Amino acid sequence: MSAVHSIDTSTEQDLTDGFHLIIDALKLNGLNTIYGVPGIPITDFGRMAQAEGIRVLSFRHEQAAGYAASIAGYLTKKPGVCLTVSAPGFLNGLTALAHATTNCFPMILISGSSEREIVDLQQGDYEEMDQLAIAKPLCKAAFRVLHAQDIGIGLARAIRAAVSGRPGGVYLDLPAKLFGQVMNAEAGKKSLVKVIDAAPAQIPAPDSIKRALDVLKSAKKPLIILGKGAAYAQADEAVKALVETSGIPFLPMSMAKGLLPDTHPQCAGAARSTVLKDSDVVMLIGARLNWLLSHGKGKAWGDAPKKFIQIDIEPKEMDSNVEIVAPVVGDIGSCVAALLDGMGKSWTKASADWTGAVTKKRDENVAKMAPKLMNNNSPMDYHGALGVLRTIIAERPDAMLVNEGANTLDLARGIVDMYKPRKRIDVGTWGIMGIGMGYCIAAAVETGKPVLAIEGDSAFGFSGMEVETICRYNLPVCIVVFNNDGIYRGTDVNPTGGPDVAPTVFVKGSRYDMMMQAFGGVGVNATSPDELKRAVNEAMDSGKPTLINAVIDPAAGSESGRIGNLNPQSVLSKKK
Ligand code: ADP
Ligand code: TPW
Ligand code: MG
Repeated sequence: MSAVHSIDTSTEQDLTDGFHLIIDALKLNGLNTIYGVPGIPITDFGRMAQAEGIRVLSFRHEQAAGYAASIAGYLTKKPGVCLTVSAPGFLNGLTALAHATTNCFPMILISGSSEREIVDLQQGDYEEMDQLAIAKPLCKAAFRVLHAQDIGIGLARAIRAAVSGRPGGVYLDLPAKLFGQVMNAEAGKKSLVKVIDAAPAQIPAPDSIKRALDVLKSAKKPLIILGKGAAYAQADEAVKALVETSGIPFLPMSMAKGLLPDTHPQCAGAARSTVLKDSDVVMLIGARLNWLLSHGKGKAWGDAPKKFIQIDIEPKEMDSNVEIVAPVVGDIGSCVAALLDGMGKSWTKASADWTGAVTKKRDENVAKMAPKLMNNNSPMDYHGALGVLRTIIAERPDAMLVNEGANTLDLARGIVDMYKPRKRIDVGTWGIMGIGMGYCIAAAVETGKPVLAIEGDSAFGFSGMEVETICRYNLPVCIVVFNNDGIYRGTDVNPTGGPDVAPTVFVKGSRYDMMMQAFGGVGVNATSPDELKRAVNEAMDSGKPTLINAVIDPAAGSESGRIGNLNPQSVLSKKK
């Protein structure tokens, strides 16, 4: 039912307006949740949307709302919607829109904007800014709607742009005047568009499948790399069948962990450097050869010559860093199904020599790690604390895991096994700090499952105020802040001896748990793995918003976690 809200008594016709047309267009397309921050010109819009049954979640900062929308898009394959006010609110949301685009997550940033006539003449309107122009380079598509009768088409274009092909961020500019524009209700209803088949299947060319299978057949040491595109595609059964039919070891990228369980016999996660170096044919499924895979070349990939097969929906991704000998362009579900079809029943599995060597290496590495995870040191080190959280996730494989930080990120990624698809959400392609609380909120809202967030103390600070949001909506979120007094470590000193602490160091002995108590949530200070375990289990069972301040030895971490090599070095400071 479209919302009819007034009757023009002079002509006796039913009227609707911009406010209601936007709401009706969103609902018609199943976009039933909005993440945002109210203010001019969208305050009433938020109220009306709530009144019409849309879930409107108000945040304390647009960036966190935007991150929430971006990950909602990843989890649901529908564009996550973020709603912001003009200029500053828009800019706060823009980081998240760029993040969505970079990570290939479908998202729509809807922002109110000032009057076009004044903005274009630069006459200094309230929150004046040419938002459309600014958004354009940071998103997949950007649209502005000036007339109420175009709202339906405008939203339809935004939805298609966000989810079709390689998903990404879309900007939708709605000038203040649009909201109040009135039109005939019947005509308004007719102007709305329910998008049919928003992300059409993209069937790979049969030749590309044959080429890929020929390359795979020639392999002695094949490897499959699963990326978050494969997780996003929700072709879980087909991907599993491909991995198991081929018998090829697989390496999950961070957010693809759990697409197949990390405990799967073919998982090579714990033998990463070995499989990258020694493999001869690598099949990438929804993973780019970007910095996270050392661009497909150099030391990490060893001396053995490599052939790459790449499955991706984006044709321009092929040959982005190294030659792709077998590009397979299409959606992952269709591509993997076609490969499986071509493999038939008599496909020869990867050789036992190769898979045996990978398994041996993996088991050695796992065994080496095991005792470290059982320590009960106080203050904790990363391994002791993560050993506990690893068991908690093993016992609760349905829980969502949010993870950001440096050491806190890299070590958790390596230590905490995942068992089900799309359960691990983290800093993504940019290694961005600040996704934490927005991701927690969207994960809880979109999945209805309990959420465990493993947060560096610095990482947490970027979105920490959203603990109020978590308490306000009473979400089942348990945040563990790995408090090592700073960025990477809390032990740096100011070499001048001056009063300022070093740039990486925070207040010592902070009690982040008390932030949660301020809003009625549960706060716990945990100084040992045993205390941490008790507190997290209680939080996961109760579903009460909880923040645990996990006291970590300030000397335990290393510079930039696992990526210290990316820091530029000064010849001058080395000389000293
Ligand atoms: P990771 O960081 O996990 O390595 P990336 O974000 O680098 O993953 O790569 C994801 C890739 O998946 C992108 O190149 C994107 O085009 C692709 N992709 C996303 N959705 C699909 C889909 N449904 N079918 C095929 N490819 C997809
Ligand atoms: C938006 C740079 C990378 S990691 C990090 C920063 C500031 C914080 C690391 O400290 P944390 O973890 O979280 O306490 P730990 O366990 O190592 O102590 N701004 C943005 N993104 C990034 N990546 C940075 C800054 C950075
Ligand atoms: Mg820290």
